[in-house]
Amino acid sequence: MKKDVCFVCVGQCGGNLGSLFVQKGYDVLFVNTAQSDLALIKNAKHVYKIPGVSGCNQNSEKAQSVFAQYYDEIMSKVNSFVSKRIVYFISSSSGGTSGMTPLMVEAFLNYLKEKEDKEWEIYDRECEEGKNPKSPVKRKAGFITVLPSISETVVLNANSYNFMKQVGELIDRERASEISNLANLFLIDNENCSDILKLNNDFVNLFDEVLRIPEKHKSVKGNVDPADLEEAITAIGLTVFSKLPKDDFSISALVRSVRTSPIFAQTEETVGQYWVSSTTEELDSIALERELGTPLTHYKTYNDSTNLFVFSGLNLPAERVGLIADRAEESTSVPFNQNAQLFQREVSVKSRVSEAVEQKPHDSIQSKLSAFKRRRS
Ligand SMILES: Nc1nc2c(ncn2[C@@H]2O[C@H](COP(=O)(O)OP(=O)(O)OP(=O)(O)O)[C@@H](O)[C@H]2O)c(=O)[nH]1
Ligand SMILES: [Mg+2]
Repeated sequence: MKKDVCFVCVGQCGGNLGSLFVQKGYDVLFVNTAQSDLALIKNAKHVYKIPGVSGCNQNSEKAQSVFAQYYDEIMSKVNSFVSKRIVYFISSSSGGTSGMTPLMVEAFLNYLKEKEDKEWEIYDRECEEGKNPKSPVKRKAGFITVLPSISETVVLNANSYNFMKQVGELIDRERASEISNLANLFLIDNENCSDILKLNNDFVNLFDEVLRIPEKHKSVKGNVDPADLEEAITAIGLTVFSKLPKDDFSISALVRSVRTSPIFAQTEETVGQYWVSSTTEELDSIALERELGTPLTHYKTYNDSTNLFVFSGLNLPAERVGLIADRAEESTSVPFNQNAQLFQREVSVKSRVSEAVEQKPHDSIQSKLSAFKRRRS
């Protein structure tokens, strides 16, 4: 599956994660409104600076209007870069520039749909003509998105809430449609770790390790082939990966690692649609089902060194999204005071100066008068 995946990274957070994917040998396009952010990515091969602005200063609406203004140019860059079957759009949910990511994914899905409709038309025609054409390939686009921690600012949490709302609506729409090119969403949560660069590393390493399961983990007891893994990982909805060391493998450790992931946002419902496992020991699926519920299917394989899991088709984490909204609403409870109330006294420097000037002769007459009285007494 690894050879079929590439990334479009939007904004600085996307760039940091994308840079780690370049190190792992993936194709990555770095997109930003700020040249200064792009300049920090030393290993970037494909870079695109969006014209018109120099950064979006945490203003996701600004990013969305920049996207609308430069739509053709941005999408032609993205479309021409993506030559792999599966593309993940990586960004924070809370930054300014990254606020254009949901629109970009939606535009890319429209592009894929139009392209595939045409390919299927040609395919049908060639079939009717008695030729034996190859059926068009299915392409997909998904999200790798980062949530801000609750201690981050109101603006960042508000941006994140609006970003997640758009993603949620897109998922609903695509789930309801018969044919969809939408893949899954990975939701990394900065609440899990204050060291965001460590979080980036942990995610990228785990992502790469899981994608290599078909190539590296082979067992006569069962194999996970690339199609199984792709079907499971890219199922619409949330996908969570988990890893347990060889010497700490048990159903309860596995359940704990899914419910309180050190990387991904915490999900309430952990059953999902698909499970994939590559374990060092026999996995008791029934015991796991008793804890997590019953998935549609479970692809299993085995290996000697580590325990890897995929849970996919999960719902968005409702409680976590609620916390983002709570944080985003915190500042609105402080009303602005009317400045007019502060300035009700009449203060005039001019009138005080003129008063002083008028009093001076009056004072001097008084003092002259008292001096005259003293002399006469
Ligand atoms: N996990 C993780 N979070 C990051 C990283 N960089 C930034 N963030 C988070 O992302 C949010 C800010 O998003 P950025 O990607 O920096 O913003 P941007 O899209 O470049 O937008 P503007 O600079 O505002 O135009 C904050 O919530 C940060 O905590 C990173 O490398 N890893
Ligand atoms: Mg930035």
